[in-house]
Amino acid sequence: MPHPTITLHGTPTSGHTHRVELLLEMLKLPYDYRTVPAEARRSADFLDLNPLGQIPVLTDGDLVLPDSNAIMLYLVRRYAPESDWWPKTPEGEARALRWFSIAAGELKNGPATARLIARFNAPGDLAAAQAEARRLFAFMDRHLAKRHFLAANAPTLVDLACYSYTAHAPEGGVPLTPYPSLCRWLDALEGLPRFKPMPGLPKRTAGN
Ligand SMILES: N[C@@H](CCC(=O)N[C@@H](CS)C(=O)NCC(=O)O)C(=O)O
Repeated sequence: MPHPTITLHGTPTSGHTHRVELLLEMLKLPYDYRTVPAEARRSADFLDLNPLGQIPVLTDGDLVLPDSNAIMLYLVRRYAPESDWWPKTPEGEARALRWFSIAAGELKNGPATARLIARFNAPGDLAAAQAEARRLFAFMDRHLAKRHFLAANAPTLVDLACYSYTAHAPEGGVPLTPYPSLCRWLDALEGLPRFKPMPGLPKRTAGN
């Protein structure tokens, strides 16, 4: 196998990194993985890659690309343009973009932030983040009661973008059992070929 040109910079417990890893695995793209712990994200070398000091960053040859959702769109457009991972109609694309916005907005401010506070001792308002997570999950549960995936009849990038922080919400004290359609969607994504869990995936049993 040729040496990969792609390197993913991230950490194993970052949901933003995990969504990119999922896609790299599902597209069967060879890649190197470089762990960038929190303190290293302030180094001059890393800030050259992403002045915002955030993971993930993907490099592909000379291309340097921060931002999980941007990276996923690049990978599909570059390496799997005929696939169903990104819709091809104006309406389909708009539906998908809406969920990228939710992944960067409500999902980050709700379940991802609650997990950061509860599991990684980050400062912040845990109760407010948990309330935002519950508001989002109630909406997603209603949305998914009528369809199998968020934006199309088959999984798209936005399902991967929303998966990791939803599945790990119990780590932030947000149980998933009140949301049966959401849980069915998580099960479907976990059943996709080449799915790879983020470490510590909570079991979806009564109480969480
Ligand atoms: N919009 C960015 C957000 C990425 C993000 O928030 N990454 C977190 C880790 S999951 C981070 O690097 N935060 C700064 C830090 O930890 O120093 C993306 O989608 O990639």
